[in-house]
Amino acid sequence: MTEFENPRSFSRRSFVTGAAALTGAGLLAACSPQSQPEQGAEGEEGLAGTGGNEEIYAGACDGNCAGGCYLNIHVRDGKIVRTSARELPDPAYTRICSKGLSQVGRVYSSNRLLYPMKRVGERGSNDFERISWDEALDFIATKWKEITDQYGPGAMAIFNNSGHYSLCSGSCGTSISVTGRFKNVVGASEISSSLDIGCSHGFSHLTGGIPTYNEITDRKNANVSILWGNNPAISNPHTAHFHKEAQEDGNRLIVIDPIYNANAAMADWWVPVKAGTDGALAAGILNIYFTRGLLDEGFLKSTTNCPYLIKEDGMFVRMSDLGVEPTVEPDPLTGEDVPVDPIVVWDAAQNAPVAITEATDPLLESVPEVNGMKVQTVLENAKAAVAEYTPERAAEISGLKVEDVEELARIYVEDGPVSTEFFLGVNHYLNAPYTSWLIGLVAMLTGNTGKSGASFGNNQIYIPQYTHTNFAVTMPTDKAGNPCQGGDPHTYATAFLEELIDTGKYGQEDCVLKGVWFTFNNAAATMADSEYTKRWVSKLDLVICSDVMMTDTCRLADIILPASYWFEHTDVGSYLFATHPYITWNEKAIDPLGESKSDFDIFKAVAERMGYGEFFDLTEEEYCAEALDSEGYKALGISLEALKEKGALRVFPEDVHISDTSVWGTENGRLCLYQENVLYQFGDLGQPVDRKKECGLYWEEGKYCGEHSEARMGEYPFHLLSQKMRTHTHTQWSENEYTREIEPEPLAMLNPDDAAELGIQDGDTIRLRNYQGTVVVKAAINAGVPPKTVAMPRSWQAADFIEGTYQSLISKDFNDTSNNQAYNDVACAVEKM
Ligand SMILES: Nc1nc2c(c(=O)[nH]1)N[C@H]1C(S)=C(S)[C@@H](COP(=O)(O)OP(=O)(O)OC[C@H]3O[C@@H](n4cnc5c(=O)[nH]c(N)nc54)[C@H](O)[C@@H]3O)O[C@H]1N2
Ligand SMILES: Nc1nc2c(c(=O)[nH]1)N[C@H]1C(S)=C(S)[C@@H](COP(=O)(O)OP(=O)(O)OC[C@H]3O[C@@H](n4cnc5c(=O)[nH]c(N)nc54)[C@H](O)[C@@H]3O)O[C@H]1N2
Ligand SMILES: [Mo]
Repeated sequence: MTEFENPRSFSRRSFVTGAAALTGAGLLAACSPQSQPEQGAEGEEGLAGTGGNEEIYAGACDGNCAGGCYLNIHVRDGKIVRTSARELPDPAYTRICSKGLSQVGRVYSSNRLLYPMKRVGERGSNDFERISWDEALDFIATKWKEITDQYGPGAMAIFNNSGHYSLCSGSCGTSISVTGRFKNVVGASEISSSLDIGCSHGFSHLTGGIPTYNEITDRKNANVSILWGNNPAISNPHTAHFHKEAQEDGNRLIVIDPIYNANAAMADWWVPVKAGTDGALAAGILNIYFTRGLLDEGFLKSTTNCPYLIKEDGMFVRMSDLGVEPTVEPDPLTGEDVPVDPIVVWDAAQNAPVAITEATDPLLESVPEVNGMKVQTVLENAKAAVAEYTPERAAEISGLKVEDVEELARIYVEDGPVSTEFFLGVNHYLNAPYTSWLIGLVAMLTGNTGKSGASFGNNQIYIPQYTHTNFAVTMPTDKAGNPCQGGDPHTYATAFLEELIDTGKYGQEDCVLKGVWFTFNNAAATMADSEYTKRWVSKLDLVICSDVMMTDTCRLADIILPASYWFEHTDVGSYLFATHPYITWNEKAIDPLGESKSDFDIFKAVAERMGYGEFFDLTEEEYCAEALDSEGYKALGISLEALKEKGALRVFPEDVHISDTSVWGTENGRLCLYQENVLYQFGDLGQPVDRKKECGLYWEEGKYCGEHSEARMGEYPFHLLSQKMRTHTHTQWSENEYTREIEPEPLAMLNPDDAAELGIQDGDTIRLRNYQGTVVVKAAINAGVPPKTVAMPRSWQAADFIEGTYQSLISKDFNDTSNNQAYNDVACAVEKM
């Protein structure tokens, strides 16, 4: 099967083999094939229908590939026997992948947590004993109270990650799901996973963060589609057909990726950029636009902040600089009184500095002194910032030909509408905020957003619709109508946790952290620097982990709580992130396995034991109904009742959603090429900040992966590049015996020339080693991998590696203003064992 065929055509034989392997391994103890009526005797017809005594329930595949694919859960005699694609109202979206098809191997995995467990050995020693729910709840309530009585409620933190995107018992963040209700009821603080946020930091500079992505069914209206740091063949295989179909309709498909992969193979043009250098490439394109005057001046004047005037101190000229006192007006969003001090531009029509709203023809360059102050326009600043990136220099840095840089520049101006399928390939680097600001500008300054065929971003981002969620659902009142205490205001960034625990300081502030509850989170295997994770966790007084599987993170806990699986309780699925524009009703298909409980019931039970039961006097279904009860959803015809009746409801009113970029989310609604204030993603913690890098356009190479970095020039000549896995969603499915048939073990992919030089052959055992850690795995020789690069499908857990862990090699270093985890900014040495 290629990834672009309908995954439903996946050969049934593979799954019979898979089931046999699973049974052989004794994993189906609770659901032996003998107890199932003659499944093997059925033909394909029967499998597609309800056949025999099969019952079919609705569910969603809701891990953080963020597919949210709608599933049929086929149940016989109380056991799930298979999963298949369930029709969505628009059949273009009715696709699932090998992960959706192999769910049975997850539900009945021998790795499922079935009972609460308590640590009996040293922390991390993997020595646990089964205990009762009563014991587990008592232990947590007593310990939690001890800690919070002494240090305050915020000394306990919730660390929620991305395991399951459903509304209630899911990882939809503390503003939506039951995790948030619990946090607010007990007053806990929060730990942020700090991932996938580098590019969004760049976009908050550029656009104020407004969505620029058109629904994927619009791709056929593009003339050119560019997959820029985006690997749908693996990351969103069920959506890859949209790109292929658009290409068959005449759309030119371009793939910008350092690796020759399945997307590159089907592209009309593969652009083999050097990893981590896309920012220099984009700066080169902008340089071409600026020096050759290729951008529409009217657009620059009316829609961007190019005419703003920057003073020598880096701040914008405002009316107060002209002696006009700021006025006080209510903020349109919050209603609070705020000072208003309008931006000033030089109006050519009046030959004078005026408030931006008064200007009819703002100057873009060569503005005289304003009130004796030397000024530079934002356009002049931007031109100077990219001046060094001539097409030649941009090509040299990014490893491309000058003609490639020129051709990309030309396409955005002449061949539109261009859709830029921009995803997280460039995100996992320390330079991601700079890179994304530059790439975004290429698309947006050339008008390639906000209209049919012109889209920028990735199709998981349907977030704006969820602003309709009734967020009050996480801030309940007691029976007397008194509100809960509310969560601690702190959200701690992962990189500072050890310092916080050791010193009681977070930046300049006195703070205490004594315990953590990991939920939907395999931090030990997914957060940068696994040794660091182990270290800060080992310093806490209470560590709780609730999960559906036994994981590396559970192994660090004092108490493990078994969560029931996605098909074992009711919920609203495909929530917050999905690759289709529907929310879906998830039915309870089978009883929870063992003594597992839904995450909702787990939080409810703990809250009750801690004396907060009044705030949890509702069912999971009532929680969902309350969360969907809002004016915004009513206008879309969405309610729990309607969802239960229809199964899937669209969260966009239109047939094909086109993003509205007529007003940007910044001050004055303009696209920004410069920001006067440093924007911090995780607060100003006193870290040194260089305004030149943070306020204007800028690029630098990766700290570790850059070709000229100390690491790569020295002992660690290889760039280590994470690849997502076809059969895993992060560490999920690593427990699945079906998908292990396809991808059985971790591999490190090397270019044939490098392999030859090191005497490494396919299947040899090799060690990757760097300044931090080491891992031993098998080598795979792959000519699609560029020289001096190790590309590694990474989503495994400690026991899967021959030795060490992949995550031990990943630095937790952060960019000065963005705490984005930089999984690809890594160098390593490669040794044959
Ligand atoms: N099967 C599967 N799907 C997933 C996930 C999973 O674990 N498994 N995870 C989900 C999650 S949470 C995320 S964040 C997304 C990520 O989804 P993607 O953004 O598609 O994933 P990546 O593989 O990180 O990167 C995309 C592509 O960028 C390339 N790339 C790497 N470095 C660079 C660079 O410097 N420049 C350019 N131009 N390209 C580069 C990679 O080779 C890769 O082909 O996937 C989601 N989908
Ligand atoms: N080296 C490297 N590391 C990376 C990346 C990389 O590219 N390279 N990618 C990063 C990215 S983009 C991301 S998004 C993160 C993802 O990081 P995580 O969110 O930690 O990823 P998962 O492995 O999906 O872990 C989620 C956990 O939730 C559990 N879970 C699933 N469903 C439920 C449920 O219903 N209830 C409960 N209680 N638990 C549940 C799963 O069993 C799993 O243990 O990983 C990051 N780590
Ligand atoms: Mo992610």
